[in-house]
Amino acid sequence: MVEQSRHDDILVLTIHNPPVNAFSPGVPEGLKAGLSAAAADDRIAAVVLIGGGRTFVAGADIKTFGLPREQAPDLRGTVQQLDAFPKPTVAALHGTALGGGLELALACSYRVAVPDARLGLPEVKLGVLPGAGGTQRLPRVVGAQKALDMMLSGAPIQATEAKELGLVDDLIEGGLLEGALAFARRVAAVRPLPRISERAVDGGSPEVFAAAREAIKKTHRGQLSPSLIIDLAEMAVNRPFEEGWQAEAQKFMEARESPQSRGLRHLFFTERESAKIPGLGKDTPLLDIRRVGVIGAGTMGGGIAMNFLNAGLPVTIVETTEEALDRGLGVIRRNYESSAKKGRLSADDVERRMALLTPSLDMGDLKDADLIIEAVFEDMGVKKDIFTRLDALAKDGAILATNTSTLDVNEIAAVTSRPEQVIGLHFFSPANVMKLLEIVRAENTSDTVLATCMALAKKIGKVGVVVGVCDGFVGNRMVHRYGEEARRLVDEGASPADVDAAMNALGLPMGPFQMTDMAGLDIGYAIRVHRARQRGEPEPDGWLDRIVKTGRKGQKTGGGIYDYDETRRPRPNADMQALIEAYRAEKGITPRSISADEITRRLTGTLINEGARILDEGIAQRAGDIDVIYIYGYGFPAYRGGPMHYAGEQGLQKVVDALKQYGHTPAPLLERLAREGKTFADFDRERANSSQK
Ligand code: 3H9
Repeated sequence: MVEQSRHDDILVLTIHNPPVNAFSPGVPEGLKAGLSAAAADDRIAAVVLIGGGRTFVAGADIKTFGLPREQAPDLRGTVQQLDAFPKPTVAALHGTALGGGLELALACSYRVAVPDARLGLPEVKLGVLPGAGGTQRLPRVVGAQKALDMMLSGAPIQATEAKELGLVDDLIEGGLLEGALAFARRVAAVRPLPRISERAVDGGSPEVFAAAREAIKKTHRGQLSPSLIIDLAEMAVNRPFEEGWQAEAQKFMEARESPQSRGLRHLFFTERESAKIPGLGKDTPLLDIRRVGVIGAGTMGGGIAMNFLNAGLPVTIVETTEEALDRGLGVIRRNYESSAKKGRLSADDVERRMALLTPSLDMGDLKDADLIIEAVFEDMGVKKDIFTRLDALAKDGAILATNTSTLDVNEIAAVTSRPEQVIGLHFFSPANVMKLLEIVRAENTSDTVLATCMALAKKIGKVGVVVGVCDGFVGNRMVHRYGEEARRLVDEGASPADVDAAMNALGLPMGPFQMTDMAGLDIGYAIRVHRARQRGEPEPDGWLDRIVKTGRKGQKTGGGIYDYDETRRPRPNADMQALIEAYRAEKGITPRSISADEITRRLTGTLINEGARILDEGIAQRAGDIDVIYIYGYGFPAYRGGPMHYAGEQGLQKVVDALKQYGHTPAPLLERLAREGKTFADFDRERANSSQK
């Protein structure tokens, strides 16, 4: 795993652990052996550490985080050996030097890098903290403020910036190894050796740490590792290196063992897993998408178009009236201009993106598009009409996609002569911001169309997850049950604010009623009316339906379940509370007090239960996919790993018990797994194994 090669008086240690040279078992042993050999050999004047393949070390091997401490690869021991090494050591960086990778480099005497290398300490994103000296060494190089920024955001910086900060000693423009060897020869005789552990920290006033503690209340609400990172960075300022180094080891283990870190690590792997589709080979041919058509310039259509414009793809957007088209274009321009005002785009970027957009009132203008996405309102008749026309005009091989959030994609595909080209692309509002894309595979969707859409999702910066056809697919089907249960809780005596507060405490930025008010009360109402009619049931008349009938439709009308001021903060409305009380009285319900714990268990329980049904029916391929959908589409806290992972943390039997206690029938799959003492992760493994057989 670690190759030793002599270049005159320099020993080069090359780490080979593809794909990202993570610090896995074997790497520390190889490095330590190489260092010992170099220390003992008088002919060796200096050592260069370099990554084989596309990158330096991208960090500790996250897969080993479940191992007992003694069995984990000894990153800290390697770092100590480097720090105490008697000859100059040079880390040569390309690709990414992240987490433990950067910590190795920080323990070397010098760092050189190619200009596009990226350096960072992203541990916070995994619910841990830099645990091999990063919290103590980085502040000693870049100062307290910058180190806090890097460790709390987890965002890497470019080598060019690292050079300005003194984190990199030299930028190598040509071949990295040759440049590093030349650098090593230049510094081979330098004594005493520069050791970061011996430096003091710049700019670590108490105010810097107080401000950081204040800021994480908003940016990392409810999370453990950011506050540990701040404590440790403060120790780097105030305490001897050795004391901070020891404290870091202990706090790293505390964070690593936390449910939050388990949740975030689960998300890391499951998000990457969701990009893999069983049965779809890596060699599936992809279609070349060069021109995109979007039908509908409303909120959804406009947001969808922006994704492609941002990725440099020309888009033709079609509307039925000049007025709707102008309005849509105006919104897109305003969105870009507002990003420019915030400094996220330049004025040129705005114009470049707008120049890629062609407005049209004629669907015929989509004849050259490689991908056409229909984003008109949810009406099967209208959608079928559009797809009949698209079938007649779209070029051969074009992908025809619908952005429906509930309708049957098979039925839509059936009106065309090319159902293999039809797929659902369900974007989430605001479509230019939300990271999730549900990719709905219909009965006849071809592998090529599916694989092309997965690749396209990545290109436009979305997390694409493949789902099957059913009412609401994965996300909306689950949120529908969740909404029903939330309304039942209010029927029984909770206030909407109680329900939202319980979910906010779980870490969701919006509870179910805050979300309803934002989406628009009339939307949910229309769906309930539609469903009731389909089933021949009476018109819906719950307390929420009655609020809609008062004309209060949510944030867009200035109020719904709550009132809103200009800061958009929800405030309970006395009339709505009275309406709810009158509703209960009319139905003969005696309200009871409901605890936050009951609210949380019932709401997460209904999500998990519906998720289990979805999984059993094969609508989702993996429980992990459901977690990805719920985190990126519905704001479930990433540090809880998504609802299905959260179920495992609670214990599935507890979820089953809560469902039964509150009058629900647990899904058969959930009951089976609970009975067998398993989790949904076990189910994913079982399904993966059986599909490989
Ligand atoms: C740490 O270092 C702790 C220390 O401070 C203290 C210890 C005591 N481990 O993302 P990709 C896999 S914490 C194991 O698709 P890209 C990944 O699962 C760590 N596996 O590629 C995938 O596998 P598969 C701090 C890892 O080019 C494959 O590599 N470091 C690791 O889009 C390709 O990954 C981080 O948090 C890992 N560390 O992006 C860095 N990293 O092919 C985490 C990747 O089976 N990694 N894999 O699906 C990343 O941010 C990105 O992977 C990276 C490459 C930017 C490196």
